[in-house]
Amino acid sequence: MKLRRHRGNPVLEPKGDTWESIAVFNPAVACIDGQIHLLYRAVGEYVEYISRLGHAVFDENLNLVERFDEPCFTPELELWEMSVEDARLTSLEGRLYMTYVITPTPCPPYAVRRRLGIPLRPQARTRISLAEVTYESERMGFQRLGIITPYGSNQRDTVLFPEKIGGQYAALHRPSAWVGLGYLTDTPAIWFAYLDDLPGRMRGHRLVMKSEQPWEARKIGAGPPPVKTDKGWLLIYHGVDEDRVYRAGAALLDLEEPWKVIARTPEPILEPEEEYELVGDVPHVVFPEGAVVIGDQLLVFYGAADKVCCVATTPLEEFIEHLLAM
Ligand code: BMA
Repeated sequence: MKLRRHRGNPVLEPKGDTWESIAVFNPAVACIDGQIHLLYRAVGEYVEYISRLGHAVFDENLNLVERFDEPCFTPELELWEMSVEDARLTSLEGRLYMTYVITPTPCPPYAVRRRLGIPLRPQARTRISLAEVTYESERMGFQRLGIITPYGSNQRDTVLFPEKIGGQYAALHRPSAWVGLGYLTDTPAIWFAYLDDLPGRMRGHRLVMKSEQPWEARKIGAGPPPVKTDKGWLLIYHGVDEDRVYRAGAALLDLEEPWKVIARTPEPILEPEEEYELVGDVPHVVFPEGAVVIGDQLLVFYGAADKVCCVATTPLEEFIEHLLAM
């Protein structure tokens, strides 16, 4: 059960000679009035490796309608945001929310440092911030709502559920520091948490999934926000193996108690095979972050090799049936 790559991949490539000249990857996605909006991570130089977010619009057939020349979202230094990375978009109660990674110490990835001889720096500490997103006069607007992840947990891959769970806001998150004694996992894993409000504090943490297969031995993390189906929440996630290869898997989580896993793919549903996934700034990476349902198809948007944006699709109902038959 594999996702099928879109013929027009990659759908976005680096452009120009400034903020998005080196890499455009890991897009968040939202469907608004029949158009697909991508907020993608953009990098324009290798030394500081500061990320901004760019905005591109596609129609439902994945034709590019518009790509804005300026970044739509840039780090706010007063908030210790030196870099804004890996956004996810969730529609919730008629509003659009964005979770995104912030760090005061951005750093080029290991593969880039090695290739360019850039010395090692302390590993980036990361947190997740929340923003409300508006779309008016064909432009994205952002209102920052603040940090939502627990202090010191070192976070990425945090996604909001598109509706309340048991009457409360809820999220999946990936605290890299929560490993070892007392955490029930030896590798960074996917956790569930309620949020007492939006913005708010996370609480009631529960471990949802940890590494099981060799292709996810090093760590796992949520991809796009969970997609609701009548059989459960569909979660597309990434797994990293001991050689730092990033692949995608899928799981089905209980609708009322999403910390309960109903089904999970033992094999990846997408793995680096095409040249644009094998060769880039970080080779051998597929990194899904956005999902939309159009007709009977699930469209999964992913970053490839930390360089470009791509799409892969699958018929949703069939996919869920396969997953349940695992
Ligand atoms: C993760 C994040 C992603 C990136 C991936 C592969 O830790 O930094 O943005 O795509 O590594 O390098």
